[in-house]
Amino acid sequence: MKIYFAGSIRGGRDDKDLYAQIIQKLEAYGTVLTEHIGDSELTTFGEQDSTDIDIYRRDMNWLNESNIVVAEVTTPSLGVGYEIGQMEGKKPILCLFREQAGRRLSPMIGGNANLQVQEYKTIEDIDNILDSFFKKLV
Ligand code: 6IA
Repeated sequence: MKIYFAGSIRGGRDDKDLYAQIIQKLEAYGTVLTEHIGDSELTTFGEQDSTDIDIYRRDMNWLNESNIVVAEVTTPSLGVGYEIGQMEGKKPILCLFREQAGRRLSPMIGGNANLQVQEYKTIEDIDNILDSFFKKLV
């Protein structure tokens, strides 16, 4: 099982530690192609040694190669939204949104029946969400 994990980079790195925790949980289900998304050293400037063209090509290859996409969508990110849109209807997509005062998910994600959107409050809630998502795949 190849998993593409999507999370905000230039959209903002406030949730980077949470991404790392989700990635760790996902590793119990398969290979996470995008482990770097949870890298605490990765800032909004992103990876310094790769050009944007290289990153785009590599990420699109990984997306196409993946079996499923899991996206943490609490911090709005153009890149994450684009990745979801590109894979819509092609593979199962789980979107994780953390309930927070003052923040509402875009209707383009929250209102989209092709996506599996799950709201959560704490990292502990993720265990059950992942469990039922992966169970439904088989
Ligand atoms: O718009 P964002 O940067 O927030 O988009 C984040 C999403 O796009 C992630 O899910 C990644 O898969 C992908 N992505 C965006 N930027 C990068 C990146 N470095 N490295 C890997 N994946 C990325 C940033 C660019 C750097 C050369 C300065």
